[in-house]
Amino acid sequence: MATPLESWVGEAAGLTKPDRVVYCDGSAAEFQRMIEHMLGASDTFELNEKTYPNCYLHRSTVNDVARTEHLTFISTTDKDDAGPTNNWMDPEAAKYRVGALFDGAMRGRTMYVVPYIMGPVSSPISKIGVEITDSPYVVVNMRIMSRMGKVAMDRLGSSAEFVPGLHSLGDLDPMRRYIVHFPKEKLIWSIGSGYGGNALLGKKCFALRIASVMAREQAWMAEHMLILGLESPGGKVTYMAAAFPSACGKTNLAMMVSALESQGYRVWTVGDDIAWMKIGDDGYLYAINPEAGFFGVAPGTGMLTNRNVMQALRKNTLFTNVGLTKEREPWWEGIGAEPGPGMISWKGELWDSSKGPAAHPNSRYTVPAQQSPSISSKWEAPEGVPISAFIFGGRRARVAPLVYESFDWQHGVFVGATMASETTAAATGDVGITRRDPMAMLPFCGYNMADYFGHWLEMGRKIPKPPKIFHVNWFRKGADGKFLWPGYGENVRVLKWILERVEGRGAAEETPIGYVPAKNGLTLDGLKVSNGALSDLLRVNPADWESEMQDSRQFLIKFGARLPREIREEHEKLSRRFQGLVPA
Ligand code: GTP
Ligand code: SPV
Ligand code: MN
Repeated sequence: MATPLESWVGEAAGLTKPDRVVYCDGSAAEFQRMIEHMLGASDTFELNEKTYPNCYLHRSTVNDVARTEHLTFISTTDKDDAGPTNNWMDPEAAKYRVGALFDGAMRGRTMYVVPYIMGPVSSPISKIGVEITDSPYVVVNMRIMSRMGKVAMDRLGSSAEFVPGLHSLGDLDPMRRYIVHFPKEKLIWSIGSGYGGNALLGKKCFALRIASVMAREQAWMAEHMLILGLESPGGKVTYMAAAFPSACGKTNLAMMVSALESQGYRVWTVGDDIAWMKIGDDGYLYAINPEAGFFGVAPGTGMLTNRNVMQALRKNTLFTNVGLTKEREPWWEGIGAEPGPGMISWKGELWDSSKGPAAHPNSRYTVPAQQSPSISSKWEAPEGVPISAFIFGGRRARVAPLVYESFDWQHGVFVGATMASETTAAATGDVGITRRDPMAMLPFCGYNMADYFGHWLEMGRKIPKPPKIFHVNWFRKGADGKFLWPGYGENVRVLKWILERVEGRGAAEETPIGYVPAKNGLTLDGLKVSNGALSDLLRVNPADWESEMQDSRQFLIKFGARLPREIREEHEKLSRRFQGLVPA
């Protein structure tokens, strides 16, 4: 008798018609074989074996460099179950239309069967996925990003409990590119892209879109959140999880080099992108990082901004769409050193400054998590780590202050539900457009977002010791158009205030949107930020918030009667608190 896995592989092979089928074991030898195979094509290169041992550069096709949200679908029988913020396709129509593209798509290619675990191998919170793909690049990335191969097969056995994901590069034409999720079947179909979030199906497709559906069914949470431990003097570590949209600073916050290290504050990394969280026996919410590696944004990462990341990248790292120096080292904008002559751009052309950036703005590195000098000793703890604070945030040139604390859980859910951020290069489309991105989950929620807000409210009633909820903004700009806050390692000053608030200390001032640090609330010694800049950073401007409330109202109205009453009430409370403060 075939196992459920074998039956599904047989079905997929019948549809896609590959020349051969290979089950991946996840061994180092297999990884090397895959790399050798990739080096035989013209899109993958070995980097300097002295300075970057076992590191490689991969160049994608130029139209396949970021997630394509407009080609990403939630396929439910009832359109309303996908909700107004998701693209929707009827499941039968999707099977017919996208099935036609899969038909024969792997002819002449090898089909790789990639079993993987999301989460620490022995964690009860972890789950198994199996990705079928015809992309060697996907296979080598999955080996870094998940616990892949034999460990997963051993845990799966002959069970049917895995999330199947079928992936093919197809012809890489965006006109024939679809990333489709079937929440009822817990199935993923992706064709036409080899890019990270579109193609590494364990990440956004499973660990967020499908897992968010499972989490609602089973009373847990799957969130687009980093997980960090803030060590304070004396050695106590307090865990926090933060949801920022794509390319808004999760990896950098999780892996920061603390500016307050001499005062005893350090940051330890548990995860940089996704958190799966369950209520523990002691009443706290416990989080695991379902991933085993970091798929991080390269540009902006340098020795001055993030030494930990730079050190992590010196071995066993795959780089995608960065520049290549004559010394065969990777290069990108913001790395901190000027490139010498003879550099090749991400497009494979000899580069000069007239040719735009040498690295694509969404160029990435894939690196094993344990290579980070900041990795937490608890990062693979099967039970996870207890979360004391949730932090929402985004890129807001205006309006949102550096940090504020919500009044309570329900208000915090409202803060998350109405958060907004300027779009980035992580997804195709315009960059710098402010859009509502609730809980940084706009592109990643596998069901109707109104129900997702309801799930958050419900979890608040269930968690005996819920995290306090905060909002941060490292990206507020002054009149000169420059960032007011230095960011990166200096963000620890904000984490320190959050810790103090969690512990019932920390000086704060009440405003209509929540508590902001009092004048002397933030530890600023050694920091070059003027008093003027600081009050600009912390300002809650009623006129700005007036238009903010109108905009968030327009957004919430989209959900109609499905929007939880509590969210509407919080909106009304907020406008009442501002009443009288707005100049006529
Ligand atoms: P995804 O992997 O897309 O989810 O991104 P992310 O949220 O992990 O963002 P990441 O930390 O990779 O940062 C994205 C970009 O923002 C990079 O270019 C960083 O250098 C930059 N960045 C991160 N933190 C800060 C900060 O505190 N201040 C400023 N000005 N830029 C930052
Ligand atoms: C993001 O875009 O949020 C990422 C990168 O973390 S990707 O894996 O492409 O989704
Ligand atoms: Mn992300």
